[in-house]
Amino acid sequence: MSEKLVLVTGACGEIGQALVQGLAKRGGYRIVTTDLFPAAESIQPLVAEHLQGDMVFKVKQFYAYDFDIIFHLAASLSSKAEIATEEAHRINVEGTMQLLMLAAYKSEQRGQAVKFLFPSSIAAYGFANREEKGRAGRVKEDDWNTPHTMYGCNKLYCEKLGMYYSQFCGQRHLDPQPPVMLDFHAIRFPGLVSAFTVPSGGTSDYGPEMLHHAAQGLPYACFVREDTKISFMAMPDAIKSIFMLMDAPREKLTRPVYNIDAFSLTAGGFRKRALAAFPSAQITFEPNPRRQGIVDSWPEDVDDSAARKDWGWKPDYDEERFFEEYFLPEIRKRYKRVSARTNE
Ligand code: AKB
Repeated sequence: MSEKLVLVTGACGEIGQALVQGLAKRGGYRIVTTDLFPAAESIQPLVAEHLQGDMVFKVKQFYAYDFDIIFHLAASLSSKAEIATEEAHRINVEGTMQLLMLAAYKSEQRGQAVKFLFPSSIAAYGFANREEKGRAGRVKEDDWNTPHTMYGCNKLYCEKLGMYYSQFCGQRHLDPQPPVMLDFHAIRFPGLVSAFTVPSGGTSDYGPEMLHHAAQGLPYACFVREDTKISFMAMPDAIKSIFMLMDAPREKLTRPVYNIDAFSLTAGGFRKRALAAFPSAQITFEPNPRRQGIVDSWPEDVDDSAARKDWGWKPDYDEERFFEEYFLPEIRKRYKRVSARTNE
């Protein structure tokens, strides 16, 4: 069987590296990547081609390729996007729009839908205050779509753009012979935690930052209150969800955008787990009002029943398994290797 040609944008980011490794492990893909940075060491041997540079200016080059699947991961995350809003809009919205246009054009030209998988976020939701957040419980996809951040606004709008290009573009779905349109689907990810990479620019970063600091014996001042709660997920589950959605038959998918959930944990809960594993960890709480405000606008928990029903979603890692079977064993190996290397 011939290989599928895939494009991964933002390939050097956390999801990007894990996704490229996952694709290579599955086999059957010719992987083209793009990022502002040169290909990371972890993915370099796995990719057929890496195009370095600003994605927004690179899209023209992509017209020379017949991609079967596009994973559009490049983004300016929530904390960074609040500092440089216009730049975030350019990257998050303009970049997505350009790629959707490419996928729409190629789908029609080839007469075969290009699959377009887009990581959206719990940032697409927005609560007025903590009380409202507390009362909301498990949030469904179509509720509370009132984001407070530039990043959240960008994600929500790009979901709508994806729906537009895959269903209504030019109103040509009403033609007697409508063109083949791209196959767009998005997953609203919670905060992700990897044992191999550390995030940057996001606001859910306090969870992984705290754990990685504790594992290295470094002090950590957490930028949100101890009682702050949002949902989190192990990176392997995030990659599994992308593959499950990608493999699901299109006719089974009743929605363009899906929530997925694994476990909800407070910042204090992360500290408790970190101290149990690394008893000398020094973790304090020094809330930053702006970053706190962002997380207070995000749901504690999301309702992922549609993903469970339509494509059989179920995470492998709840809180206990996340720490005991994934994060702690991997992180101990990782930092043992790093300290062995630095002591050489
Ligand atoms: C962020 O914190 O900006 C991201 C997200 C929750 O989408 N990790």
